[in-house]
Amino acid sequence: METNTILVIGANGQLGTELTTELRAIYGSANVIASDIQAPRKAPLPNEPFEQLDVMNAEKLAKIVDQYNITEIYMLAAILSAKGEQNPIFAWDLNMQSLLNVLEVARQKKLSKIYWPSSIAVFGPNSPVDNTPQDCVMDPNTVYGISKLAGERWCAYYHEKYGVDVRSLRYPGLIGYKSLPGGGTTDYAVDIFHKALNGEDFECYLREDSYLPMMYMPDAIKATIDLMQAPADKISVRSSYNLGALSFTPKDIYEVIKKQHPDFKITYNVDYRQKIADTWPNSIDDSQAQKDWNWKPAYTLEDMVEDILEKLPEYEF
Ligand code: AKB
Repeated sequence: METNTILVIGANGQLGTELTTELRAIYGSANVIASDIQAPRKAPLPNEPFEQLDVMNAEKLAKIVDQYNITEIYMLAAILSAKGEQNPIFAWDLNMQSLLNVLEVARQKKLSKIYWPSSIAVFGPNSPVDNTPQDCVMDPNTVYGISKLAGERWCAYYHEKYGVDVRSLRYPGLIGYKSLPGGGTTDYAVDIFHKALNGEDFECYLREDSYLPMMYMPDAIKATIDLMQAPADKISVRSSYNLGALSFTPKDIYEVIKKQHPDFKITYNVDYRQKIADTWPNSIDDSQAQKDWNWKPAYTLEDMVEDILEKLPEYEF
């Protein structure tokens, strides 16, 4: 196996926490440098290098790349959809400049690969809602979605113009239990498990019939690693790949949880996040990812609920 030295930016986040663990299992802890603007929740072990990094600081980023001879970067830092609407200019600045800093360092230092996540938020009110195709009308109306769509174009530009091997996935709502998400529209589908297991009622900010594409974290991690390990000539999409797994409504997930927690109650108190959800697809056509690098999700809604209800109570935050 080729030896990579990987830098994960945003390693304390919902995706970063799990991706860093998996990358360390594959490439060895010492070869995966975790970084985040915040110190980690638990003190890192000596063989689990951690650097405090604000990715807006291009100089410090370049210094870390040199210091560790970094060959690959996973750039996960972002302000998500709901939080972005509260401070649009800040969200735009952070989401764009962080990506540009990473693409620039990749170009200047000839890094071998970059990963950057996009999202179903790149679609908008005029995109087809069912089985949304890879290429279609894209008119996002959240600052997060606009920044992801612009970011996709920057990725394609750096690939075309400078040969940077940058790869990306349009994640659906990600659901994991190892860390709490922050500021997304799909986060209700994580919070609901914490309430059910604490014996509390759950107040949902989306309508009961709000159907959205979602994905269990182990599938998201597998997709990311598979994409990054695929030979470069298999990657035909240099903006970002559509990626599908499952779709459900708040009512659907509630009904599945309730089978194991019969007293669990849900109420609905819709807020501004509903408008965001209403512009996103119901389901995703990911046939290009299937064709190019054999993408196939493993988890159904029932599998995911069973796994989280079993493992979350044992998990130490
Ligand atoms: C969000 O809800 O903002 C994210 C996403 C779908 O990208 N989870």
